[in-house]
Amino acid sequence: MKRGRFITVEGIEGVGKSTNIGFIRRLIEQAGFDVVVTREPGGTPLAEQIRDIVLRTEHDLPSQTEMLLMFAARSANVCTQIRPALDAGSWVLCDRFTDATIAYQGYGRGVDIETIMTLAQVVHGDLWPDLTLLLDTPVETGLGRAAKRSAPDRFESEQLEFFNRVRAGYLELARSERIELVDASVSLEQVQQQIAAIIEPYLGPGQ
Ligand code: Z5A
Repeated sequence: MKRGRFITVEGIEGVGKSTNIGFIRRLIEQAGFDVVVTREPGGTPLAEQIRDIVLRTEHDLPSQTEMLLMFAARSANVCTQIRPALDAGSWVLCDRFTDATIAYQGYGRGVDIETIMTLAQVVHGDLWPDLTLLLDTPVETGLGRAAKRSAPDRFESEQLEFFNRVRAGYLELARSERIELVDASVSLEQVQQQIAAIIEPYLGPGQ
């Protein structure tokens, strides 16, 4: 059984990840592949409970504890959903993964990146995405889009400076060949044209 492909979508708040996950899913399915769609933190019942704590707790949450909770949720998702699906030949499309921990807890909160990479090794070893789509907009654009929604969670209540550090971290990560940068500041149609062009080579026969 050939292992499926692991695709992740990243970017700051409100950049259009959820909107485009459905589009990417359709592209993969139209090419004839099964795909499991998941998100982090979350994706399994246990990890969704951890998500609720991370996004909603009213208690003080030290940055290192926040980072450990992200990896606790990721461990549950990798063990019970992501690895089994990939091993069974399905593709996995995940809204955020360890790049988010590097960008948010590392660059945003100042947690040591080496510590994050050590935990990544413990939690998912050599399992990294085959392709990461990094949707990028100026922070003001993303926050403006997200502001039209419901009450803010712990992250959405952060200041502009925090999101600027997160975005800078993501752009630093985008130097890796695995990560493809998408200009998400343009119309949805133009964003999806870019995404389709990036993903097309992965969908051909023999992939
Ligand atoms: N987090 C972390 O700190 N560390 C980690 O390791 C992980 C996560 C895994 C929850 O993530 C939080 O967890 C997240 C980081 C942290 N917090 N923040 N910030 P999440 O992914 O669930 O939450 P999110 O980033 O807040 O997702 P979001 O706000 O739903 O954003 P989105 O999915 O990127 O955006 P969207 O909902 O698709 O679009 C927002 C609006 O813009 C919507 O009305 C769309 O119709 C509109 N839109 C989308 N594209 C366009 C274009 N091109 N033009 C105009 N309007 C558009």
